[in-house]
Amino acid sequence: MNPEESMHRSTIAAIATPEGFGGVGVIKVSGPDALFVVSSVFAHGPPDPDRAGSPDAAAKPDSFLSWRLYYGYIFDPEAGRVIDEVILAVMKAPRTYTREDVVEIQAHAGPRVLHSILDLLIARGIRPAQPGEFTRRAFLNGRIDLTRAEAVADLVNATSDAAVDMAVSQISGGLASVLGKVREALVSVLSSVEATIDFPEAAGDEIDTGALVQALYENVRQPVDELIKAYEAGHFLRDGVKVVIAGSPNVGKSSLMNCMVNKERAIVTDIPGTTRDCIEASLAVRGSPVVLVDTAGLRPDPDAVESLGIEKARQYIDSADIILFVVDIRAAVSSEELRIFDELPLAGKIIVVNKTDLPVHQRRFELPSQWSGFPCVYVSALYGDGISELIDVIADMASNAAYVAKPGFVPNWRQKVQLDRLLRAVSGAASGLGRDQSLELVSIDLREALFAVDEISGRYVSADILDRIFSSYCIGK
Ligand SMILES: Nc1nc2c(ncn2[C@@H]2O[C@H](COP(=O)(O)OP(=O)(O)OP(=O)(O)O)[C@@H](O)[C@H]2O)c(=O)[nH]1
Ligand SMILES: [Mg+2]
Repeated sequence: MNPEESMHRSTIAAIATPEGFGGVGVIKVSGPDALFVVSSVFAHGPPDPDRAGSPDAAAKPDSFLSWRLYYGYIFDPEAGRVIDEVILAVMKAPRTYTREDVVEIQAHAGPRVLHSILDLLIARGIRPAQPGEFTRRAFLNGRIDLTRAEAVADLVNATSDAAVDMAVSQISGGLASVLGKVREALVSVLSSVEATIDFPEAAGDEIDTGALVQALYENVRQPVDELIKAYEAGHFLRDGVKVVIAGSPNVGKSSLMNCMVNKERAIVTDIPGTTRDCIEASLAVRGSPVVLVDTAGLRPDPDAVESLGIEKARQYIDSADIILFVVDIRAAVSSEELRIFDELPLAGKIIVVNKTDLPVHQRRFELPSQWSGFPCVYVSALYGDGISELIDVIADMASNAAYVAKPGFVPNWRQKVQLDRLLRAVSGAASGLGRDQSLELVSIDLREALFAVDEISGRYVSADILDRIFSSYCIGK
Protein backbone atom coordinates (compact mmCIF):
# COMPACT_ATOMS: atom_id res chain seq x y z
CA MET A 1 0.00 0.00 0.00
CA ASN A 2 1.16 3.48 -0.72
CA PRO A 3 2.10 4.82 2.74
CA GLU A 4 1.54 8.47 1.81
CA GLU A 5 -1.97 7.62 0.86
CA SER A 6 -2.84 6.49 4.36
CA MET A 7 -1.22 9.44 6.14
CA HIS A 8 -2.08 13.06 5.86
CA ARG A 9 -5.30 13.59 3.97
CA SER A 10 -7.18 16.48 2.58
CA THR A 11 -10.87 16.99 3.13
CA ILE A 12 -13.04 15.90 0.22
CA ALA A 13 -16.62 16.56 -0.85
CA ALA A 14 -19.01 15.31 -3.50
CA ILE A 15 -22.66 15.31 -4.41
CA ALA A 16 -23.65 11.79 -3.35
CA THR A 17 -27.10 11.66 -4.93
CA PRO A 18 -27.81 11.31 -8.68
CA GLU A 19 -27.86 14.47 -10.83
CA GLY A 20 -31.32 15.82 -11.45
CA PHE A 21 -34.33 17.30 -9.73
CA GLY A 22 -35.73 15.60 -6.67
CA GLY A 23 -36.74 15.79 -3.04
CA VAL A 24 -33.46 15.56 -1.22
CA GLY A 25 -29.88 15.83 -2.47
CA VAL A 26 -26.93 14.96 -0.29
CA ILE A 27 -23.44 16.44 -0.27
CA LYS A 28 -20.95 14.31 1.57
CA VAL A 29 -17.87 15.86 3.17
CA SER A 30 -15.10 13.81 4.77
CA GLY A 31 -11.78 14.71 6.32
CA PRO A 32 -10.17 16.67 9.13
CA ASP A 33 -11.62 20.06 8.07
CA ALA A 34 -15.15 18.84 7.32
CA LEU A 35 -16.81 20.34 10.37
CA PHE A 36 -14.73 23.49 10.37
CA VAL A 37 -15.51 24.37 6.77
CA VAL A 38 -19.17 23.34 6.76
CA SER A 39 -19.88 25.23 9.96
CA SER A 40 -18.36 28.38 8.42
CA VAL A 41 -21.21 28.45 5.87
CA PHE A 42 -23.96 27.11 8.12
CA ALA A 43 -26.27 29.09 10.38
CA HIS A 44 -28.45 27.41 13.00
CA GLY A 45 -31.28 29.82 12.21
CA PRO A 46 -32.17 31.93 9.17
CA PRO A 47 -29.25 34.35 8.92
CA ASP A 48 -30.33 37.90 9.37
CA PRO A 49 -30.03 39.44 5.85
CA ASP A 50 -27.90 42.23 7.30
CA ARG A 51 -25.60 39.80 9.07
CA ALA A 52 -25.40 37.03 6.47
CA GLY A 53 -22.17 38.48 5.18
CA SER A 54 -20.53 38.60 8.57
CA PRO A 55 -18.65 35.60 9.90
CA ASP A 56 -20.53 35.68 13.22
CA ALA A 57 -23.67 34.52 11.41
CA ALA A 58 -21.91 31.16 11.04
CA ALA A 59 -22.20 28.32 13.54
CA LYS A 60 -19.25 27.51 15.78
CA PRO A 61 -17.55 24.18 14.93
CA ASP A 62 -17.74 23.14 18.58
CA SER A 63 -21.50 23.65 18.68
CA PHE A 64 -22.00 20.23 17.03
CA LEU A 65 -22.21 16.86 18.74
CA SER A 66 -21.49 13.61 16.90
CA TRP A 67 -24.38 11.56 15.52
CA ARG A 68 -26.88 14.43 15.64
CA LEU A 69 -28.93 16.14 12.98
CA TYR A 70 -28.93 19.94 12.80
CA TYR A 71 -31.48 22.09 11.07
CA GLY A 72 -30.36 25.37 9.56
CA TYR A 73 -29.24 27.30 6.49
CA ILE A 74 -26.30 27.17 4.13
CA PHE A 75 -25.28 30.67 3.14
CA ASP A 76 -22.51 32.33 1.20
CA PRO A 77 -20.83 34.72 3.66
CA GLU A 78 -19.04 36.65 0.90
CA ALA A 79 -22.12 37.23 -1.23
CA GLY A 80 -24.38 37.60 1.79
CA ARG A 81 -26.79 35.14 0.20
CA VAL A 82 -28.74 32.19 1.62
CA ILE A 83 -28.48 29.14 -0.67
CA ASP A 84 -30.73 26.54 0.96
CA GLU A 85 -32.50 25.35 4.05
CA VAL A 86 -30.80 22.10 5.04
CA ILE A 87 -30.27 19.34 7.58
CA LEU A 88 -26.69 18.53 8.59
CA ALA A 89 -25.80 15.04 9.71
CA VAL A 90 -22.64 15.36 11.79
CA MET A 91 -20.55 12.25 12.39
CA LYS A 92 -17.23 12.60 14.12
CA ALA A 93 -14.26 10.28 13.63
CA PRO A 94 -13.67 7.43 14.09
CA ARG A 95 -17.19 5.91 14.04
CA THR A 96 -17.99 6.98 10.47
CA TYR A 97 -18.01 5.55 6.95
CA THR A 98 -14.48 6.75 6.27
CA ARG A 99 -13.30 6.81 9.91
CA GLU A 100 -12.73 10.55 9.38
CA ASP A 101 -15.03 13.40 10.40
CA VAL A 102 -18.00 13.22 8.04
CA VAL A 103 -20.69 15.83 7.50
CA GLU A 104 -23.61 15.15 5.19
CA ILE A 105 -25.57 18.14 4.00
CA GLN A 106 -29.12 17.21 3.08
CA ALA A 107 -30.30 19.95 0.78
CA HIS A 108 -33.02 20.27 -1.85
CA ALA A 109 -32.11 18.21 -4.88
CA GLY A 110 -31.77 20.72 -7.66
CA PRO A 111 -28.58 20.69 -9.69
CA ARG A 112 -28.02 24.43 -9.20
CA VAL A 113 -28.52 24.30 -5.43
CA LEU A 114 -26.22 21.32 -4.94
CA HIS A 115 -23.49 22.67 -7.21
CA SER A 116 -23.63 26.09 -5.48
CA ILE A 117 -23.11 24.44 -2.10
CA LEU A 118 -20.30 22.26 -3.44
CA ASP A 119 -18.62 25.31 -5.06
CA LEU A 120 -18.86 27.15 -1.75
CA LEU A 121 -17.05 24.33 0.04
CA ILE A 122 -14.42 24.07 -2.70
CA ALA A 123 -13.78 27.82 -2.52
CA ARG A 124 -12.99 27.24 1.15
CA GLY A 125 -10.30 24.67 0.49
CA ILE A 126 -12.17 21.39 0.23
CA ARG A 127 -11.22 19.17 -2.72
CA PRO A 128 -13.78 17.49 -5.01
CA ALA A 129 -13.75 13.73 -4.36
CA GLN A 130 -12.60 11.21 -6.96
CA PRO A 131 -14.90 8.32 -7.87
CA GLY A 132 -15.03 5.84 -4.99
CA GLU A 133 -12.79 7.99 -2.79
CA PHE A 134 -14.98 7.78 0.33
CA THR A 135 -14.94 3.98 0.16
CA ARG A 136 -11.23 4.03 -0.65
CA ARG A 137 -10.66 5.97 2.57
CA ALA A 138 -12.80 3.50 4.51
CA PHE A 139 -10.44 0.83 3.18
CA LEU A 140 -7.19 2.76 3.70
CA ASN A 141 -8.21 3.73 7.22
CA GLY A 142 -8.73 0.06 8.01
CA ARG A 143 -12.49 0.05 8.58
CA ILE A 144 -13.18 -2.50 5.84
CA ASP A 145 -11.01 -4.85 3.83
CA LEU A 146 -10.91 -4.74 0.05
CA THR A 147 -13.53 -7.48 -0.43
CA ARG A 148 -16.01 -5.41 1.56
CA ALA A 149 -15.09 -2.23 -0.31
CA GLU A 150 -15.66 -3.99 -3.62
CA ALA A 151 -19.02 -5.27 -2.42
CA VAL A 152 -20.18 -1.68 -1.92
CA ALA A 153 -19.92 -1.18 -5.70
CA ASP A 154 -21.69 -4.50 -6.26
CA LEU A 155 -24.53 -3.36 -4.03
CA VAL A 156 -24.91 -0.06 -5.86
CA ASN A 157 -24.87 -1.85 -9.22
CA ALA A 158 -27.11 -4.76 -8.20
CA THR A 159 -30.17 -5.15 -10.42
CA SER A 160 -31.67 -8.27 -8.84
CA ASP A 161 -32.59 -9.37 -5.32
CA ALA A 162 -30.07 -12.21 -5.52
CA ALA A 163 -27.29 -9.75 -6.41
CA VAL A 164 -28.32 -7.51 -3.50
CA ASP A 165 -28.21 -10.46 -1.06
CA MET A 166 -24.81 -11.46 -2.36
CA ALA A 167 -23.37 -7.96 -1.99
CA VAL A 168 -24.84 -7.51 1.49
CA SER A 169 -23.34 -10.77 2.71
CA GLN A 170 -19.98 -9.68 1.35
CA ILE A 171 -20.24 -6.20 2.89
CA SER A 172 -20.98 -7.74 6.26
CA GLY A 173 -17.69 -9.54 5.95
CA GLY A 174 -18.59 -13.03 4.71
CA LEU A 175 -15.70 -13.39 2.29
CA ALA A 176 -13.35 -11.50 4.60
CA SER A 177 -13.98 -13.94 7.42
CA VAL A 178 -13.41 -17.05 5.26
CA LEU A 179 -10.20 -15.51 3.98
CA GLY A 180 -9.14 -14.61 7.51
CA LYS A 181 -9.35 -18.29 8.52
CA VAL A 182 -7.52 -19.39 5.38
CA ARG A 183 -4.77 -16.90 6.17
CA GLU A 184 -4.48 -18.09 9.76
CA ALA A 185 -4.11 -21.70 8.59
CA LEU A 186 -1.45 -20.73 6.06
CA VAL A 187 0.50 -18.73 8.62
CA SER A 188 0.40 -21.60 11.06
CA VAL A 189 1.71 -24.14 8.52
CA LEU A 190 4.29 -21.65 7.27
CA SER A 191 5.59 -21.02 10.77
CA SER A 192 6.02 -24.75 11.44
CA VAL A 193 7.87 -25.11 8.15
CA GLU A 194 10.10 -22.10 8.76
CA ALA A 195 10.84 -23.06 12.36
CA THR A 196 12.09 -26.39 11.07
CA ILE A 197 14.22 -24.66 8.45
CA ASP A 198 15.69 -22.19 10.95
CA PHE A 199 16.09 -24.44 14.00
CA PRO A 200 16.19 -28.03 12.81
CA GLU A 201 17.63 -29.17 16.17
CA ALA A 202 14.83 -27.59 18.19
CA ALA A 203 12.20 -29.08 15.90
CA GLY A 204 14.01 -32.35 16.36
CA ASP A 205 14.14 -32.71 12.59
CA GLU A 206 10.73 -34.31 13.02
CA ILE A 207 8.14 -32.29 11.23
CA ASP A 208 4.77 -33.98 10.98
CA THR A 209 4.27 -33.44 7.26
CA GLY A 210 1.12 -35.57 7.22
CA ALA A 211 -0.58 -33.25 9.71
CA LEU A 212 0.52 -30.17 7.77
CA VAL A 213 -0.77 -31.56 4.47
CA GLN A 214 -4.02 -32.41 6.21
CA ALA A 215 -4.28 -28.89 7.65
CA LEU A 216 -3.62 -27.36 4.23
CA TYR A 217 -6.27 -29.57 2.70
CA GLU A 218 -8.99 -28.91 5.27
CA ASN A 219 -8.38 -25.29 6.12
CA VAL A 220 -7.12 -23.91 2.83
CA ARG A 221 -7.87 -26.08 -0.19
CA GLN A 222 -11.41 -26.96 0.72
CA PRO A 223 -12.67 -23.46 1.51
CA VAL A 224 -10.84 -22.03 -1.52
CA ASP A 225 -12.31 -24.74 -3.75
CA GLU A 226 -15.76 -23.82 -2.46
CA LEU A 227 -15.18 -20.17 -3.29
CA ILE A 228 -14.03 -20.99 -6.81
CA LYS A 229 -17.10 -23.17 -7.29
CA ALA A 230 -19.27 -20.35 -5.99
CA TYR A 231 -17.68 -18.04 -8.56
CA GLU A 232 -18.33 -20.47 -11.38
CA ALA A 233 -21.91 -21.04 -10.34
CA GLY A 234 -22.81 -17.57 -9.21
CA HIS A 235 -20.78 -15.00 -11.07
CA PHE A 236 -23.65 -14.15 -13.37
CA LEU A 237 -25.67 -12.91 -10.43
CA ARG A 238 -23.23 -10.06 -10.68
CA ASP A 239 -22.34 -10.13 -14.37
CA GLY A 240 -25.74 -11.24 -15.71
CA VAL A 241 -26.69 -14.48 -17.46
CA LYS A 242 -25.35 -14.31 -20.99
CA VAL A 243 -28.03 -15.34 -23.47
CA VAL A 244 -26.77 -15.46 -27.06
CA ILE A 245 -29.12 -15.55 -30.05
CA ALA A 246 -27.68 -17.62 -32.87
CA GLY A 247 -28.86 -19.23 -36.11
CA SER A 248 -28.81 -18.97 -39.90
CA PRO A 249 -29.17 -15.59 -41.62
CA ASN A 250 -32.65 -14.08 -41.93
CA VAL A 251 -34.40 -16.39 -39.46
CA GLY A 252 -35.35 -13.37 -37.29
CA LYS A 253 -32.62 -13.20 -34.64
CA SER A 254 -32.48 -9.41 -34.57
CA SER A 255 -36.28 -9.23 -34.59
CA LEU A 256 -36.30 -11.55 -31.57
CA MET A 257 -33.79 -9.36 -29.74
CA ASN A 258 -35.85 -6.24 -30.43
CA CYS A 259 -39.02 -7.95 -29.35
CA MET A 260 -37.49 -9.19 -26.08
CA VAL A 261 -36.04 -5.83 -25.11
CA ASN A 262 -39.03 -3.92 -26.44
CA LYS A 263 -37.12 -1.54 -28.61
CA GLU A 264 -35.43 -1.32 -31.99
CA ARG A 265 -32.03 -2.27 -30.73
CA ALA A 266 -30.80 -4.12 -33.84
CA ILE A 267 -31.40 -3.40 -37.52
CA VAL A 268 -33.88 -5.74 -39.21
CA THR A 269 -34.16 -6.21 -42.98
CA ASP A 270 -35.18 -9.03 -45.28
CA ILE A 271 -31.63 -9.22 -46.62
CA PRO A 272 -29.73 -12.23 -45.25
CA GLY A 273 -26.54 -11.14 -43.52
CA THR A 274 -27.93 -7.86 -42.12
CA THR A 275 -26.32 -8.19 -38.70
CA ARG A 276 -22.56 -8.15 -38.87
CA ASP A 277 -21.60 -7.30 -35.35
CA CYS A 278 -22.65 -8.59 -31.95
CA ILE A 279 -25.18 -6.35 -30.26
CA GLU A 280 -25.76 -6.50 -26.52
CA ALA A 281 -28.76 -5.42 -24.50
CA SER A 282 -29.58 -5.86 -20.83
CA LEU A 283 -32.88 -6.94 -19.42
CA ALA A 284 -34.22 -8.48 -16.23
CA VAL A 285 -35.78 -11.91 -16.49
CA ARG A 286 -37.88 -12.59 -13.38
CA GLY A 287 -35.62 -10.26 -11.44
CA SER A 288 -32.35 -11.77 -12.68
CA PRO A 289 -30.00 -9.72 -14.81
CA VAL A 290 -29.63 -11.02 -18.36
CA VAL A 291 -27.32 -9.83 -21.09
CA LEU A 292 -28.91 -10.63 -24.43
CA VAL A 293 -26.62 -10.77 -27.46
CA ASP A 294 -27.71 -10.69 -31.11
CA THR A 295 -25.16 -12.16 -33.51
CA ALA A 296 -24.45 -12.39 -37.22
CA GLY A 297 -26.23 -15.24 -39.01
CA LEU A 298 -24.01 -18.31 -39.32
CA ARG A 299 -23.51 -19.50 -42.89
CA PRO A 300 -20.79 -21.22 -44.90
CA ASP A 301 -19.75 -18.65 -47.53
CA PRO A 302 -19.85 -15.20 -45.99
CA ASP A 303 -18.21 -12.08 -47.45
CA ALA A 304 -15.22 -10.56 -45.68
CA VAL A 305 -17.11 -8.30 -43.22
CA GLU A 306 -19.64 -10.97 -42.51
CA SER A 307 -16.98 -13.54 -41.78
CA LEU A 308 -15.49 -11.21 -39.14
CA GLY A 309 -18.98 -10.96 -37.67
CA ILE A 310 -19.32 -14.74 -37.68
CA GLU A 311 -15.96 -15.08 -35.96
CA LYS A 312 -17.16 -12.72 -33.22
CA ALA A 313 -20.48 -14.55 -33.00
CA ARG A 314 -18.60 -17.77 -32.32
CA GLN A 315 -16.68 -16.16 -29.49
CA TYR A 316 -19.92 -15.03 -27.88
CA ILE A 317 -21.44 -18.45 -28.42
CA ASP A 318 -18.47 -20.09 -26.70
CA SER A 319 -18.89 -17.95 -23.60
CA ALA A 320 -22.71 -18.12 -23.50
CA ASP A 321 -24.64 -19.43 -20.52
CA ILE A 322 -27.71 -20.00 -22.67
CA ILE A 323 -28.05 -20.12 -26.48
CA LEU A 324 -31.28 -19.39 -28.31
CA PHE A 325 -30.95 -21.26 -31.59
CA VAL A 326 -33.43 -19.61 -33.94
CA VAL A 327 -34.91 -21.30 -37.03
CA ASP A 328 -37.49 -20.15 -39.56
CA ILE A 329 -40.77 -22.07 -39.47
CA ARG A 330 -40.99 -21.85 -43.28
CA ALA A 331 -37.94 -24.04 -43.82
CA ALA A 332 -37.05 -27.61 -43.07
CA VAL A 333 -33.98 -27.74 -40.83
CA SER A 334 -30.95 -27.79 -43.11
CA SER A 335 -28.01 -30.12 -42.69
CA GLU A 336 -25.93 -26.98 -42.13
CA GLU A 337 -28.15 -26.03 -39.16
CA LEU A 338 -27.96 -29.56 -37.75
CA ARG A 339 -24.19 -29.37 -37.93
CA ILE A 340 -23.97 -25.90 -36.33
CA PHE A 341 -26.34 -26.92 -33.55
CA ASP A 342 -24.25 -29.99 -32.89
CA GLU A 343 -21.11 -27.92 -32.59
CA LEU A 344 -22.61 -25.44 -30.13
CA PRO A 345 -21.04 -25.67 -26.69
CA LEU A 346 -22.73 -27.52 -23.89
CA ALA A 347 -24.41 -24.38 -22.55
CA GLY A 348 -28.19 -24.46 -22.11
CA LYS A 349 -29.67 -24.60 -25.61
CA ILE A 350 -33.20 -23.54 -26.47
CA ILE A 351 -34.64 -24.04 -29.96
CA VAL A 352 -36.73 -21.07 -31.02
CA VAL A 353 -38.98 -21.64 -34.04
CA ASN A 354 -39.82 -18.18 -35.36
CA LYS A 355 -42.42 -16.62 -37.66
CA THR A 356 -45.42 -18.62 -36.39
CA ASP A 357 -47.66 -15.81 -37.62
CA LEU A 358 -47.18 -16.95 -41.23
CA PRO A 359 -49.94 -19.07 -42.81
CA VAL A 360 -49.89 -22.79 -42.06
CA HIS A 361 -49.37 -23.82 -45.69
CA GLN A 362 -45.95 -22.12 -45.62
CA ARG A 363 -44.68 -24.23 -42.71
CA ARG A 364 -41.94 -26.70 -43.52
CA PHE A 365 -40.33 -26.97 -40.08
CA GLU A 366 -40.29 -30.33 -38.35
CA LEU A 367 -38.41 -31.01 -35.13
CA PRO A 368 -35.44 -33.23 -35.99
CA SER A 369 -35.23 -36.27 -33.72
CA GLN A 370 -31.72 -35.23 -32.56
CA TRP A 371 -33.27 -32.07 -31.07
CA SER A 372 -36.06 -33.75 -29.17
CA GLY A 373 -34.23 -33.53 -25.83
CA PHE A 374 -34.02 -29.73 -25.96
CA PRO A 375 -36.67 -27.21 -25.00
CA CYS A 376 -38.38 -25.85 -28.12
CA VAL A 377 -40.50 -22.71 -28.15
CA TYR A 378 -42.64 -21.40 -31.02
CA VAL A 379 -42.70 -17.61 -31.35
CA SER A 380 -43.49 -14.75 -33.63
CA ALA A 381 -40.85 -12.10 -33.13
CA LEU A 382 -42.94 -9.82 -35.32
CA TYR A 383 -46.04 -9.96 -33.12
CA GLY A 384 -44.61 -11.08 -29.76
CA ASP A 385 -46.49 -14.40 -29.64
CA GLY A 386 -44.75 -17.00 -27.48
CA ILE A 387 -42.21 -14.55 -26.05
CA SER A 388 -43.43 -14.82 -22.47
CA GLU A 389 -43.19 -18.61 -22.72
CA LEU A 390 -39.64 -18.20 -24.03
CA ILE A 391 -38.81 -15.91 -21.11
CA ASP A 392 -40.14 -18.57 -18.71
CA VAL A 393 -37.91 -21.23 -20.25
CA ILE A 394 -34.89 -18.90 -20.04
CA ALA A 395 -35.70 -18.06 -16.41
CA ASP A 396 -35.94 -21.75 -15.49
CA MET A 397 -32.67 -22.49 -17.16
CA ALA A 398 -30.97 -19.48 -15.59
CA SER A 399 -32.11 -20.43 -12.12
CA ASN A 400 -30.93 -24.00 -12.64
CA ALA A 401 -27.60 -22.72 -13.76
CA ALA A 402 -27.51 -20.15 -10.98
CA TYR A 403 -26.18 -20.87 -7.58
CA VAL A 404 -29.40 -22.15 -6.08
CA ALA A 405 -28.01 -23.08 -2.73
CA LYS A 406 -27.70 -19.81 -0.79
CA PRO A 407 -25.67 -17.47 -2.99
CA GLY A 408 -23.72 -16.39 0.09
CA PHE A 409 -20.66 -14.64 -1.19
CA VAL A 410 -19.57 -15.06 -4.74
CA PRO A 411 -16.07 -13.81 -5.49
CA ASN A 412 -15.64 -11.40 -8.37
CA TRP A 413 -13.28 -12.01 -11.26
CA ARG A 414 -10.33 -10.21 -9.66
CA GLN A 415 -10.70 -12.30 -6.53
CA LYS A 416 -11.18 -15.49 -8.53
CA VAL A 417 -7.86 -14.95 -10.35
CA GLN A 418 -6.12 -14.73 -6.96
CA LEU A 419 -8.02 -17.77 -5.64
CA ASP A 420 -6.70 -19.78 -8.60
CA ARG A 421 -3.20 -18.57 -7.80
CA LEU A 422 -3.68 -19.49 -4.14
CA LEU A 423 -4.89 -22.96 -5.05
CA ARG A 424 -1.92 -23.60 -7.34
CA ALA A 425 0.53 -22.48 -4.69
CA VAL A 426 -1.07 -24.53 -1.94
CA SER A 427 -1.21 -27.62 -4.15
CA GLY A 428 2.49 -27.11 -4.82
CA ALA A 429 3.24 -26.79 -1.10
CA ALA A 430 1.14 -29.85 -0.20
CA SER A 431 2.71 -32.04 -2.86
CA GLY A 432 6.17 -30.77 -1.84
CA LEU A 433 5.50 -31.75 1.77
CA GLY A 434 4.10 -35.11 0.64
CA ARG A 435 7.20 -35.82 -1.42
CA ASP A 436 9.62 -34.65 1.27
CA GLN A 437 10.82 -31.89 -1.02
CA SER A 438 13.13 -29.27 0.45
CA LEU A 439 11.28 -27.17 3.01
CA GLU A 440 12.67 -23.98 1.44
CA LEU A 441 10.68 -24.69 -1.70
CA VAL A 442 7.59 -25.50 0.32
CA SER A 443 7.90 -22.22 2.16
CA ILE A 444 8.17 -20.31 -1.14
CA ASP A 445 4.88 -21.85 -2.23
CA LEU A 446 3.23 -21.04 1.08
CA ARG A 447 4.40 -17.43 0.86
CA GLU A 448 3.02 -17.21 -2.64
CA ALA A 449 -0.33 -18.48 -1.30
CA LEU A 450 -0.24 -15.80 1.42
CA PHE A 451 0.43 -13.10 -1.18
CA ALA A 452 -2.66 -14.22 -3.05
CA VAL A 453 -4.83 -14.02 0.10
CA ASP A 454 -3.42 -10.61 0.94
CA GLU A 455 -4.04 -9.31 -2.53
CA ILE A 456 -7.70 -10.32 -2.25
CA SER A 457 -8.21 -8.73 1.14
CA GLY A 458 -6.09 -5.72 0.19
CA ARG A 459 -3.58 -6.20 3.00
CA TYR A 460 -0.89 -5.83 0.35
CA VAL A 461 -2.10 -4.36 -2.86
CA SER A 462 -0.53 -1.92 -5.27
CA ALA A 463 -1.87 1.58 -5.80
CA ASP A 464 -2.66 0.92 -9.45
CA ILE A 465 -4.89 -2.02 -8.55
CA LEU A 466 -6.69 0.24 -6.09
CA ASP A 467 -7.01 2.90 -8.80
CA ARG A 468 -8.55 0.36 -11.12
CA ILE A 469 -11.00 -0.88 -8.51
CA PHE A 470 -12.17 2.46 -7.21
CA SER A 471 -12.27 4.31 -10.52
CA SER A 472 -15.27 2.20 -11.51
CA TYR A 473 -17.26 3.55 -8.55
CA CYS A 474 -19.54 6.51 -8.79
CA ILE A 475 -18.49 9.88 -7.43
CA GLY A 476 -19.79 10.35 -3.92
CA LYS A 477 -19.48 6.67 -2.99
N1 LIG B 1 -43.64 -12.82 -40.63
C1 LIG B 1 -42.58 -12.70 -39.82
N2 LIG B 1 -41.44 -12.16 -40.28
C2 LIG B 1 -40.40 -12.04 -39.45
C3 LIG B 1 -40.46 -12.47 -38.09
N3 LIG B 1 -39.27 -12.24 -37.51
C4 LIG B 1 -38.49 -11.68 -38.46
N4 LIG B 1 -39.16 -11.57 -39.62
C5 LIG B 1 -38.65 -11.01 -40.87
O1 LIG B 1 -37.54 -11.76 -41.30
C6 LIG B 1 -36.57 -10.92 -41.91
C7 LIG B 1 -35.22 -11.08 -41.25
O2 LIG B 1 -35.32 -10.63 -39.91
P1 LIG B 1 -34.03 -10.28 -39.04
O3 LIG B 1 -34.53 -10.09 -37.66
O4 LIG B 1 -33.24 -9.21 -39.67
O5 LIG B 1 -33.26 -11.67 -39.16
P2 LIG B 1 -31.78 -12.03 -38.65
O6 LIG B 1 -31.82 -13.44 -38.27
O7 LIG B 1 -31.33 -11.05 -37.66
O8 LIG B 1 -30.96 -11.88 -39.99
P3 LIG B 1 -29.37 -11.63 -40.18
O9 LIG B 1 -29.01 -10.50 -39.30
O10 LIG B 1 -29.27 -11.31 -41.60
O11 LIG B 1 -28.71 -12.89 -39.82
C8 LIG B 1 -37.10 -9.50 -41.80
O12 LIG B 1 -37.74 -9.18 -43.00
C9 LIG B 1 -38.11 -9.61 -40.69
O13 LIG B 1 -39.16 -8.65 -40.79
C10 LIG B 1 -41.71 -13.04 -37.64
O14 LIG B 1 -41.87 -13.46 -36.49
N5 LIG B 1 -42.72 -13.14 -38.56
MG1 LIG C 1 -29.79 -9.81 -37.63
